[in-house]
Amino acid sequence: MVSDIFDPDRWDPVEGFDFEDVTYHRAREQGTVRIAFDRPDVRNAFRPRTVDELHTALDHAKRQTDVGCVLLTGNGPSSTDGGWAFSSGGDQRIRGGDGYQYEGDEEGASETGRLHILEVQRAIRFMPKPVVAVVPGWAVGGGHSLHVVCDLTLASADHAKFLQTDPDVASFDAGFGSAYLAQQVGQKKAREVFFLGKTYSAEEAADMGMVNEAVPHEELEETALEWGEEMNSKSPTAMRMLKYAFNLDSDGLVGQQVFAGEATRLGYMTDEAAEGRDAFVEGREPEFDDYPWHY
Ligand code: S0N
Repeated sequence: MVSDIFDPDRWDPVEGFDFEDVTYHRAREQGTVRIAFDRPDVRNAFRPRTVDELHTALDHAKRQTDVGCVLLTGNGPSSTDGGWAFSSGGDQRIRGGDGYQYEGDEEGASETGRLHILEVQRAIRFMPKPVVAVVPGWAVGGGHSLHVVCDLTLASADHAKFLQTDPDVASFDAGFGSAYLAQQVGQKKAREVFFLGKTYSAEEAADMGMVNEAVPHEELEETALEWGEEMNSKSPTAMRMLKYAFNLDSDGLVGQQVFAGEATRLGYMTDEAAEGRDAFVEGREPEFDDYPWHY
């Protein structure tokens, strides 16, 4: 991987994966992982393979009980012109009539086109730990939507640029990419992002409320790791409950389901729940007298 903002001495590759389109690393001595688009010559546009690999890495990161923070970023710079990107969205060259296609007979090819970047959005949304978009350059189209879905966005003050081209290429993210963006920046601004297709700097995006902080390009990785370390030091349960609480009102009944599942998990951890289970297993009536009706 070519990059002057990625210090290989600080990371180990996560073993067991043979990815082509993404890289997956774990920070040394820290519970932070880094998943990066690795197609810098096309501004990290994603094709179905990219999306499948991203989803696999996110699912793995979700299951690591000693990982508290996921960084999602883009490798760079481009070998052709030195440009930087987080992601420029769906690879328009392989967009078919009904979605995006694997090329030729590659493993993973399907009869129909796919739009499964939306599954990645949901994986980020339901990830039981914070996901930080670390934006070193362009965040465009579906790439813009991904940063919107992430819990936090950290951007390069020098190279990050935010742009929505969806209506230019007759595509539209009518879910989180637009409606959730409006919750972040307000209705007028969100409509401006899509309807006028202006390009925003990291600083402008921070002023709008869709970027948390813009830092000098060379400080991007250091700051991302600091954020990761800070979040990793906190209570995993509190962080998970807070994330799902923030999600709840915009995720409707599914948001309630996810939050409720975590409430059930907390309930299972009590002696009271153990008594209910044990009574059933032992074939006796449960004895709940020792457990107060909290107020
Ligand atoms: C990113 C832009 C602004 C960068 O401009 P710049 O710096 O001038 O570089 P370029 O010379 O334009 O690009 C360098 C090389 O990279 C290729 N390239 C860039 N982006 C893409 C891309 N998205 N697909 C394929 N190739 C790309 C360029 O062609 C160039 O290659 P060479 O060197 O060979 O000429 C600028 O590049 C730009 O505007 N890119 C296109 C951005 C775009 O329109 N993206 C698609 C937007 N739509 C989506 O992402 C939909 C996502 C999606 O999956 C979805 C989600 C929810 C619901 C529905 C959908 C759905 O699929 O529709």
